Amino acid sequence: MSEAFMRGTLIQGIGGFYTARTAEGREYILRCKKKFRREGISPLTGDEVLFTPGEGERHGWIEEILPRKTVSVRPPVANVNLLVIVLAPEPEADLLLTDRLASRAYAQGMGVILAVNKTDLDDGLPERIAEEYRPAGIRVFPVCTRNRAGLQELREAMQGSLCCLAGQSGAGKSTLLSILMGMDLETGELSRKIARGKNTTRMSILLEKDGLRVMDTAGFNLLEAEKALPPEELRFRYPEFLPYEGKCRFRECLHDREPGCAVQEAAEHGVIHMNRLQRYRSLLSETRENWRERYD
Ligand SMILES: Nc1nc2c(ncn2[C@@H]2O[C@H](COP(=O)(O)OP(=O)(O)OP(=O)(O)O)[C@@H](O)[C@H]2O)c(=O)[nH]1
Ligand SMILES: [Mg+2]
Ligand SMILES: [Zn+2]
Repeated sequence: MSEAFMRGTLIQGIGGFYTARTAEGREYILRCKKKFRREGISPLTGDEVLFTPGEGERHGWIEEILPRKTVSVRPPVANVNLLVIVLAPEPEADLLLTDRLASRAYAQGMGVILAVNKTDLDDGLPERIAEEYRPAGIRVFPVCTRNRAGLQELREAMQGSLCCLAGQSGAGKSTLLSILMGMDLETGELSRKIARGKNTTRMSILLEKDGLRVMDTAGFNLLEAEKALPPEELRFRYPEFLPYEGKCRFRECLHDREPGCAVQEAAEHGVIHMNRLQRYRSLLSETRENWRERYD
């Protein structure tokens, strides 16, 4: 029967009604069949679905949710495969938050790039940040939404991925999003207010324009949702540490301050950036604490 189904991507959902967009750009309003609820599955923005369209004014039905490449619980989105972390000189760039976001993104199977905005205020910051992240293979894009600089390079890096912007409040995510997607920010804010006013559950919105696909969601900074992580797993979320795995004196080395640590040595030689390693150690002690308290 499945040949009769249509295929689309869920671009939003409000109050149990979902919008699917087909590859040709046509949109359909759908509801979710009860079988999904019985199975404990709810459709997420970004989901690839098979559906039967409704006739005339009637909504159609989601028949099948295709296997997800990535899933994020908070915000609840599917298939995001590139996290764009937005930083700026003002408010001061929080690299600990950046590492938190990046490590979680890796754990979820996403790629990571950094957009360092507001180069009109400090045009040296992108390179200083790039030095720290180059060993991890995390690319840094200097941008200035005020002067419209660097946007084309960032666009190209985002092409072909389902992206999500994250980062500190005030870094310029909304400004950047509205410029990249050529959309009216006011409209977005307005529809959000309406959705809230009606007391409906509104999912993230998947925006698409000129081959760019970006989730409009605020929630990506809410990291506390992640369940306690075993401390010995944190290190696998740092790509630049991986080549040294198994090369430390102790087999179970967490690259904390153990003697004979190959990662420490790499950092001393500047192959890994010492600041990244030091922030890793802060996150490690936090991870240990959360792990100890996981049953509280
Ligand atoms: N100087 C300068 N200011 C900018 C630039 N881009 C954005 N801003 C300003 O930075 C402030 C914050 O921008 P937003 O886009 O609202 O930041 P945000 O990341 O969406 O913040 P939250 O929604 O609170 O998370 C605004 O006052 C923007 O005008 C830039 O390139 N240069
Ligand atoms: Mg914003
Ligand atoms: Zn080590």
